[in-house]
Amino acid sequence: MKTRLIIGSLTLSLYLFLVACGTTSGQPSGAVGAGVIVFSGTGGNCSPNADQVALYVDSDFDGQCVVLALGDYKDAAAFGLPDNSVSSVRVGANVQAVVCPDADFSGQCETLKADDSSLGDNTVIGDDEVTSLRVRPR
Ligand SMILES: [Ca+2]
Ligand SMILES: [Ca+2]
Repeated sequence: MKTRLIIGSLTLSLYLFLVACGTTSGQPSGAVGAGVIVFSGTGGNCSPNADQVALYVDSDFDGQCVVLALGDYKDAAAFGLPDNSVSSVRVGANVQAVVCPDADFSGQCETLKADDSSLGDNTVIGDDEVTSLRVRPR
């Protein structure tokens, strides 16, 4: 009876330990939760602060645009622009943008650490290809 109690509490401890680990390192890149659209505009009037990223439908930071806070944007609906439309990106000094061609952060993703006025000349992500992205601290 006593042994069974000890095994039971060990099992519970192990379970709690695993749960605790899961919450701190369940996602390899550190989940920060669903992203938030801070602002959306047109004519390129999106100005991200140091902790934000802005996406623009046209090159040279023009056209329809959104300012995004830290977080995960699993598809185009999550970041509020038409799918496969992003052509330029501004990146705040404290963050980086991991942009991916497919939903749920899949496909050949590229990490942007500086403003990029034209995705069309990049080697990984291309013009009008972004479908999901993560905004992460750098
Ligand atoms: Ca575009
Ligand atoms: Ca570029």
